[in-house]
Amino acid sequence: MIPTITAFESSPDRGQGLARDMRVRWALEEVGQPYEVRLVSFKAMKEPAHRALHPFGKIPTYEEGDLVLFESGAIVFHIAEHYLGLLPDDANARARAVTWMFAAVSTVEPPILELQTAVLLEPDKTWSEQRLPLVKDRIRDPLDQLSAHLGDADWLDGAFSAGDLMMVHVLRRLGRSGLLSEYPNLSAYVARGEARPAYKRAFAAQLAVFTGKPPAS
Ligand code: GTB
Repeated sequence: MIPTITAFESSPDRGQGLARDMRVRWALEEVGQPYEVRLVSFKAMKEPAHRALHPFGKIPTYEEGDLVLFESGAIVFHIAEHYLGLLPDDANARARAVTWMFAAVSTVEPPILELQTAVLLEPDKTWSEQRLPLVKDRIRDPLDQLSAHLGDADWLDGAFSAGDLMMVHVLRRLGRSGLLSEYPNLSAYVARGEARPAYKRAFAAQLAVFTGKPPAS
């Protein structure tokens, strides 16, 4: 059965692959599962039809027959569990890969989101300038540990896994903050993720939504 995912009809990132449908597209490309995309506007996301799929009125969602999922981490986990290629066979290695998925969304991503909120939504507040260094330090803390753990390895725990997929996408959200370049091994890690053919296909597909031109084959 071909799953259907939802994505922004008009992504504020103008096709840079920062919205969370990118994680789901990338996972589906890694496992070789074709998928369909339903584009939704910000208005439609808040209407009952979409809230029936996503209680919080956001993208991405995932529909596969009777199954409806939301939360990019849960969707990527489902894909990784049901198709080969994103989780190791060994039970302990599998559990560790899932642990890295959680680390990406619950340890590394929250302070990055805080920075984006500070930069995009609070620049006019009187305390904004004073607060930014604190927010950046809260990002550096997990990045220091992540960088130490990765060392000169290619991936977080042996072969590329769903844990790396989630972590690379989360780190991409550091964008123009300059924080990623403080960690050469993490910069190289993100570049390795972006160099994967599956990543490139997923990126091209979401960029095509913005340009209105089909991805080059
Ligand atoms: N925890 C959920 C998940 O992981 O799926 C979070 C889902 C979520 O926040 N979705 C966002 C959304 O639907 C899109 S990804 N927002 C619409 C709304 O809340 O009304 C967040 C995002 C948005 C824009 C950019 N960007 O432009 O760079 C990057 C990421």
